[in-house]
Amino acid sequence: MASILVLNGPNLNMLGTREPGIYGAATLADVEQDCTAAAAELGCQVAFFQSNFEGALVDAIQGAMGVHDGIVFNAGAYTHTSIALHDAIGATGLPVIELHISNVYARESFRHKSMLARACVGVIAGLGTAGYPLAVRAMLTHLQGTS
Ligand code: CA2
Repeated sequence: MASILVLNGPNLNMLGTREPGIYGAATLADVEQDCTAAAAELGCQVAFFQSNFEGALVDAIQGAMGVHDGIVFNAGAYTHTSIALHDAIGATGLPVIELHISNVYARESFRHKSMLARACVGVIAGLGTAGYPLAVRAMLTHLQGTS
């Protein structure tokens, strides 16, 4: 059975508590519940990790090797700055879908650049927290096409 890691970066532990106009009302626990429900429906496994620390996210990506088959990754603001996360994705060779709750292209110009996108199989942005279970579904479809 395929296993997908849903990885969240800095400040995403704050979901549902602030800025509902941008990030919605769902908490990270709600998001994880939605992904678990989607995974049960699809017949895959899903695991979760969130950290506010760049190095912990690098460790989580490296640690996914041989444990998970793909990663759904909302790297938060590190998306726009982190060569280390780009390199970690490349080093593992695991398929990664970059995810954003907000439409980063409709926001400040510093959010228009992703350091990660070229190492990812695809990007989902602007669909709210509903993007997470969609990304789990898309990752499973990707994995089924490559197995
Ligand atoms: O839209 C996204 O998912 C982002 O990855 C979220 C990041 C932002 O830096 C990216 O440009 C786009 C920020 C996450 C902050 O999350 C919060 C959630 C609730 C309240 C405050 C912050």
